[in-house]
Amino acid sequence: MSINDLRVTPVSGALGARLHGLDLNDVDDAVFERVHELLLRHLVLFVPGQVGLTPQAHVALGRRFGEVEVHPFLPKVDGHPELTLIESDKGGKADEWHIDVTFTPTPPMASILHLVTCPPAGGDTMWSNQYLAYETLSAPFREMLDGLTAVHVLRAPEVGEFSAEHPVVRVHPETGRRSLYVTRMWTSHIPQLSRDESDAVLQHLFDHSESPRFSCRYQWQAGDVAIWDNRATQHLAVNDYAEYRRGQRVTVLGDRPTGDAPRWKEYERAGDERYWPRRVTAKSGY
Ligand SMILES: O=C(O)CCC(=O)C(=O)O
Repeated sequence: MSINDLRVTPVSGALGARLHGLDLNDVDDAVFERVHELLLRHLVLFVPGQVGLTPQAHVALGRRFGEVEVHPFLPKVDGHPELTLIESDKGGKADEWHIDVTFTPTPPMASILHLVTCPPAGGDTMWSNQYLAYETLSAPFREMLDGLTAVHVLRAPEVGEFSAEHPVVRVHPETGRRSLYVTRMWTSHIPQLSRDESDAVLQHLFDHSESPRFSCRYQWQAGDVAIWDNRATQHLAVNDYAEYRRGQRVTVLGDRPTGDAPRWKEYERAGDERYWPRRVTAKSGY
């Protein structure tokens, strides 16, 4: 294919664009450069009609962005450890808003999901633009959040406990824009605040960041691919179906999230005084 074949149509006013005329089995430098640029602009890209995408080409696309993750514990496609398997009948229904794998020190920068089998109706996925979530907060509230950190936790009996601390507001390493970086699925607490303050602030941030006005919703056809920037979006798989659904995901490793220097170190609770709210329960690890 040639770069001239590529057409771009936005899918919502907040984020997301559909790319027409792409064959992901055949991506050269010029096409990749354009896809990368479009990803930074639209945050999630949808590429329809990739039924014949090979595992090798899927992984190779991920490698163009950077080093590809082998997920610490989720199931993999046979013979392809870089392809994480998301199957609805094996718990693969990520139906709570999340940013991928923020319970590790260097969460992924991008994910590339190939939907191989779709239910006859339902099983859409939603994304939310976290630049807009940050920018629509009031200036005084933004000022308080800049320089706070949050602890992200996964505790699941079968896989153990993971945790990492990140800025509440991160600065995107490529665009320099600020985005909200807390997420209902993994963020436990803000250690510089009291427990009640932390719970109240996080509850507000979760509700705000998941608002429909920052979102897009994608109705999949088997073979479609979504590529998202995990540094400035959250997403949720809508659990409104009973049939089998299968996705294969390549995840590109990211760097350590950065933001303003922590401003309230002296208020921080020691590790053993930290607490895990009730919402931090066993989860599937997306
Ligand atoms: O199944 C989906 O549509 C999304 C899966 C998901 O949340 C993920 O890959 O992180």
